[in-house]
Amino acid sequence: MLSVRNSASRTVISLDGVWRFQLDPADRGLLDGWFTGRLSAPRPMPVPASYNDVTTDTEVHDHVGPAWYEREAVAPRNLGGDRLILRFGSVTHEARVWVDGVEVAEHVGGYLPFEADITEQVTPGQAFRITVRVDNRLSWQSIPPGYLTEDSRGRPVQRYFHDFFNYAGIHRHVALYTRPPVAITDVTIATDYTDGPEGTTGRVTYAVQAPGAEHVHVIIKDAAGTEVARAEGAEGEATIPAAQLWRPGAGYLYTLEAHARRRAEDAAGEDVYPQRFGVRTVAVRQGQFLINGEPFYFRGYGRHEDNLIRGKGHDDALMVHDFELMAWQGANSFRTSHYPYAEEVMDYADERGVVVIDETAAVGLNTGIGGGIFGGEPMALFSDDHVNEHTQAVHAAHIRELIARDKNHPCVVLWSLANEPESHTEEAENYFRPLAAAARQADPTRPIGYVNVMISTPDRERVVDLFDVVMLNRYYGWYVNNGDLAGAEAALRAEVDAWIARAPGKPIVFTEYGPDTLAGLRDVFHRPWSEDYQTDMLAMYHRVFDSYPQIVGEQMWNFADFQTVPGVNRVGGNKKGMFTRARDPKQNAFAVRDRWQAMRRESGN
Ligand code: GCB
Repeated sequence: MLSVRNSASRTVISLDGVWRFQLDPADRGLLDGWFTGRLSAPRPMPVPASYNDVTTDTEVHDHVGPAWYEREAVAPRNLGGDRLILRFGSVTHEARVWVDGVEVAEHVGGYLPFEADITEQVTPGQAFRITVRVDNRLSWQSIPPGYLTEDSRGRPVQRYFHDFFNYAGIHRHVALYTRPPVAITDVTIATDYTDGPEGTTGRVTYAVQAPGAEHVHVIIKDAAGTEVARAEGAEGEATIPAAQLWRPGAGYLYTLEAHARRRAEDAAGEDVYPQRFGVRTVAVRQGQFLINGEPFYFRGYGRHEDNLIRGKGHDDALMVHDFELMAWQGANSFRTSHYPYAEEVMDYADERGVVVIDETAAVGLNTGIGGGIFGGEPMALFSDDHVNEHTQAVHAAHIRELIARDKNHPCVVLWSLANEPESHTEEAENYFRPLAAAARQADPTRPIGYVNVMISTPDRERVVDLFDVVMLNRYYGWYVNNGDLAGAEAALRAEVDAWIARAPGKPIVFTEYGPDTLAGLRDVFHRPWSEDYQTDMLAMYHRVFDSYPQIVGEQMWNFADFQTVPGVNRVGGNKKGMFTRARDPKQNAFAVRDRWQAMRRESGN
């Protein structure tokens, strides 16, 4: 799906702000027609934001089930023949939308955008009411999965297998935008280049979808807005002379301006859509991860969209600050653990030349983590009642939706199809084979991977052959060998050796490692939970990484502390951050900064 952009033919009206909000604990809203008039007892709620932490009301914080949002908007007076589209960046996890009581959209999946053409529901120049029903419930057929139980008072409790709080609400921007009746609905760009005596020549292959358009042409502009190429037709190729590559650390961007007209002479009614892109290549070859043909080493973190008060609500100030901290530290990459991030984040990563591993929301497809007294009765993951064919179809659709949204981002170099799923059984193999094929079909230009969990050791693991890269989350020194870094190092080295033997030729990226660390806890004995232990443990991992050329990346867990459900292992959330939740550096941040800045000086990125 295309992002919302202003252009000569498109006007964007923001609907962010304070909406009206009401919980629906008894799930009466649909039956009682809450969409037919104004909500009966609303309270204010900012958009975008998670609703959970905004009020002081436990009912809101712990709510499980539907909740309703509502506001008025005004249709532009001078709409002419244009269409009016209502668009949501994301609503977590399920949304239904009405305009003046008429249902206009339904969307499943909490981390991707959706939109509806509401032209027929509005009158130009007149106000109208938008009602949104948001449902935060997860099931065995949702991505991510979850299931419902009750507490001792009979209230619903949402259980899930992932380690971050189930924040919900309207998490990203809401907008109205106009576009001509014959409009561009999709743009796909792939790039390549050749180096010759006269410099680099960029090759751009493009496809524009504009149903009903007889005439399409594209104009390619450089970062200064100067035309560098043009081409006729809905599909084709263009070359950029003296092209500047998009590189890690130097995110040079071009814009392909797509023009679509119902008829060639209909210049006044044409739709114009500016699609940014970068000229760069990615490939996995001989155990290396190549960007523009050069070996790339990932330095960075798994992150979360998470912060005080706003939860998972997108916030530009927070986004820019986080990128500043990443640059300060010398990081060159991150993983969108464990779901697609806001489109604004992907745009910004493009601009700053930050490399992204783009992950689906398929986290917690694993009932085997945290067994023993914590896990209760063992539960089968793949079964008719749990993760089944329907879940797999939802997962496949989600992969396609993510790729459709993010395919033109040069920052995205690798798709991560799942985090720590069950991957050592025949059922897992059957589950992932078609998903890997679906991803490759949707995007033949990028490598794919999945993130492997510690209990799925190389001797048992069964799906890695479907993928291009080995991505490992490892907690030697924390969940095992806690406090024993010598034992942890030996175990880590033994496992790396085993992976090299198991998946020869596949580059290995460490996508998680690190201990929980309580900011301010200093310890002359360097024991677990102290800042000193975090520094020691990361230094040990880095020593190991430096001794294996097969390891092509280190993304520690986590960029910052983040909220989870409370539990015996979680005190006010997960504390594995390099930074606190308020973004103050822990001691380790300075040590890693020295390392990563030195690596940046050496690699140039
Ligand atoms: C993991 C998960 C991540 C958790 C982390 C932890 O392996 O991928 O979501 O937060 O471990 O801290 O336990």
